[in-house]
Amino acid sequence: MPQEAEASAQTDPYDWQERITPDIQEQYAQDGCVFMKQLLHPEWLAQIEMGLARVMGNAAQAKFKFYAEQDDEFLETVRNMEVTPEIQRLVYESPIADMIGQLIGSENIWYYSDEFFIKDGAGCGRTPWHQDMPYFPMEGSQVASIWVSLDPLRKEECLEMIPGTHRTTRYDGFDPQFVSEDPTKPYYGEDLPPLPDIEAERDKWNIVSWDIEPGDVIFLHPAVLHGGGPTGANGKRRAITIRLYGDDITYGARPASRPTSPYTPGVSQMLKPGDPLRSPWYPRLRPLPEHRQVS
Ligand SMILES: O=C(O)CCC(=O)C(=O)O
Repeated sequence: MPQEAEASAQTDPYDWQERITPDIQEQYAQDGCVFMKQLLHPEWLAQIEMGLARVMGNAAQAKFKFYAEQDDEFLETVRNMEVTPEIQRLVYESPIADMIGQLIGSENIWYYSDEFFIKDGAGCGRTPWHQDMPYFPMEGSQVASIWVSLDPLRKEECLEMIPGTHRTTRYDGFDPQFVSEDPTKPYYGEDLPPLPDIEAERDKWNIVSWDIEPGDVIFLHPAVLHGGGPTGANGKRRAITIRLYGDDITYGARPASRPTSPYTPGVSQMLKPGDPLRSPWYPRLRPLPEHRQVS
């Protein structure tokens, strides 16, 4: 996959308007993933650090333990924007919503979710391979996650992706309660095929990932097959994903047997398939609502 051309010495590296070019937009449409060096200013990384500190101080949404009580345990916690002012400021005030708007070609941008993956210690396990879309009650193409690591990572520890898989098969999700026994055990077990065991057959798949420095970002389409590397000897991999969407995203029903991720009670009662995805769960970020504007 082509990498972004090196920014010239004169270019402001954080000038996302210049750097999210039509080529990058096309790469995103084709591959569903784009790596960009040094796009997020250190001040926004500090904002994420502040949010994470509050999350770890327990003023946070529930934390899910992957591989609970085992050596490879790590934490995941979702939708902390609702309880963490620092994450709220990041989502509304940083250029992330504008970057994603330019990437997906939508002037209107809504928040879907934010999620921390906190691997704080050597030997934390893999985030299993999956697509996000089967868990999300949505359909459409104007959607992207920005994935940011607060720690430098080798490519083996980074987010891993299989480009183009947002345009091919849609698989069932994995079942978080059973990942240590079987990372392909279906979440719904209804209409979608189960995930293939990608980790067991890595050489059969076109897996991409990169060495990462804080400030580098990955834009990811939630329907791309992806998984998260384990921690190595340095033992720190604190990453956040922020998922936003644009105009063409509609409500897509998911089986009622299991909650969507995150759980958004009421959405399936208020919307029918094909309706624009509008709900108090998904606040509008752009244009910036009046109540968030500084006068
Ligand atoms: O960082 C990770 O380990 C997993 C990230 C992920 O699954 C996501 O961003 O959707």
